[in-house]
Amino acid sequence: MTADCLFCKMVAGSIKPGTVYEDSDVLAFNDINPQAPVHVLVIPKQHIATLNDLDAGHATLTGKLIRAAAHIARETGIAEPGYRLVLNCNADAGQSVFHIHLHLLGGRHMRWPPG
Ligand code: IU
Repeated sequence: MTADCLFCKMVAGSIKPGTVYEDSDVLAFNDINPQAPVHVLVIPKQHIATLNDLDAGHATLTGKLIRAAAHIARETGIAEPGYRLVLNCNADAGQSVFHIHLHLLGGRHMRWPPG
């Protein structure tokens, strides 16, 4: 837990997100500013600031994040016709919250490349 991190406060429960999934390592909640009919953020409970801070010891955790996202996609009915996972890293990608999070986006057709 990092005291000034918004997502750590959600993990701790001092800020209540719209939780859609939780297990011992992962929390997932609805994005406050959804960019698609389904827009869920999937985060590790452990504070990790950016993708650049991951090391080999996080391999199991990152697998859990992706599998949780796929589970939520099935549960929300977007597994077919499909969905997108996005993980923004640092300024050029538009990362604004420095606790890594997968964006699970679905429920509409996505264009490529992203802006
Ligand atoms: P980004 O990849 O760091 O840019 O994504 C941060 C996301 O966190 C963004 O989609 C925000 O809408 C979202 N968010 C949120 O869900 N709840 C909040 O209180 C805040 C941001 I601040």
